Amino acid sequence: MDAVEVEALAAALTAGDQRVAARLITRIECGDESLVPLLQALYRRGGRTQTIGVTGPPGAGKSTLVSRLVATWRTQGRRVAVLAVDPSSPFSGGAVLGDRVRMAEHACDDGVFIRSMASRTHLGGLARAAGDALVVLEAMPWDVVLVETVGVGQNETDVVRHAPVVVLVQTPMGGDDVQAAKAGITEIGDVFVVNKADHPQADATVRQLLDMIALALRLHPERQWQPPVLKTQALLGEGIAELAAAIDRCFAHFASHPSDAERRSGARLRYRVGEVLRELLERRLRASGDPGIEPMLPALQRRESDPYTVASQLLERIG
Ligand SMILES: Nc1nc2c(ncn2[C@@H]2O[C@H](COP(=O)(O)OP(=O)(O)O)[C@@H](O)[C@H]2O)c(=O)[nH]1
Ligand SMILES: [Mg+2]
Repeated sequence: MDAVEVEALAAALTAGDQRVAARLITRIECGDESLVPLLQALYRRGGRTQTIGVTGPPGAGKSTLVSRLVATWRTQGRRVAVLAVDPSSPFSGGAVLGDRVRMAEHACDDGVFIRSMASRTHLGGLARAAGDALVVLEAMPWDVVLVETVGVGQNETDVVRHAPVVVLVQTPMGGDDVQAAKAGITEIGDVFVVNKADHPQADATVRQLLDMIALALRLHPERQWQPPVLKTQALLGEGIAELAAAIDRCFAHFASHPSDAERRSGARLRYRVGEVLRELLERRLRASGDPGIEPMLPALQRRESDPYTVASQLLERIG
């Protein structure tokens, strides 16, 4: 992509051209490497949107909640882009289709952009592709860019690592389930939501989450933001205004605590560069016709080789 084309596309995005954005995200999904000069330019121009990650187990009510949040922000005059990333569903699959239905009320609203991404590519690739799509959206005149993703395993939570503020959606559950879900959730959540709060175990789940957050704050005294735990009923629209306000408070906190914000953005960017670096190495290997890790797997499996040797050999062959 030459400089003239980069400039034309960047200008279209700056002006809010949604069709250009949609086409670029499709090219990102397809792994179009020629976009790199554009992404470079867009990253440098972006950063004025509030980017929010929403994650949690499948069926927790994330999409319903997101649709309600979008409606709330629209009444405040904010323009919103939503990227729904669901690694577990094929592109035409149920979850993504369901998201379309839930988001349908915003389909004719020019101030809302909704786009799904699913597993056309492997999981690590999807997290990186979502990061690229966010670079595109963040270069546009949106007030809020929201990325919804299923959060269960490590790779899925990678997607929300791109967002400065993360809403973690849970449903009421038994004590053992909260313990099981605990691993890592206090590391990524800034605002906790117990959705389907009409369930009798909702209050107990809120208390357990508050205990876990208190423990995490004792272990990490450098963290100055105290994550709130809110109850919602997304289907009825209950608790949504409070959730929107809590998200605003979180952004306000980081705006007024630059050292806290910098520590976090540093962690995000270290992760992001690592992600791009890995992709770059894999592309170089492919481009040079190198068969990559595959032929070395049997020796690794027999322990006649080791991951350290394999990695340094690959690096040497890239040159
Ligand atoms: N009872 C109840 N059901 C809800 C609530 N919010 C969402 N749901 C339902 O839960 C199901 C999953 O919702 P969805 O938004 O697709 O969840 P996601 O997979 O986390 O995006 C749908 O059938 C929703 O209608 C709620 O507050 N209470
Ligand atoms: Mg969903």
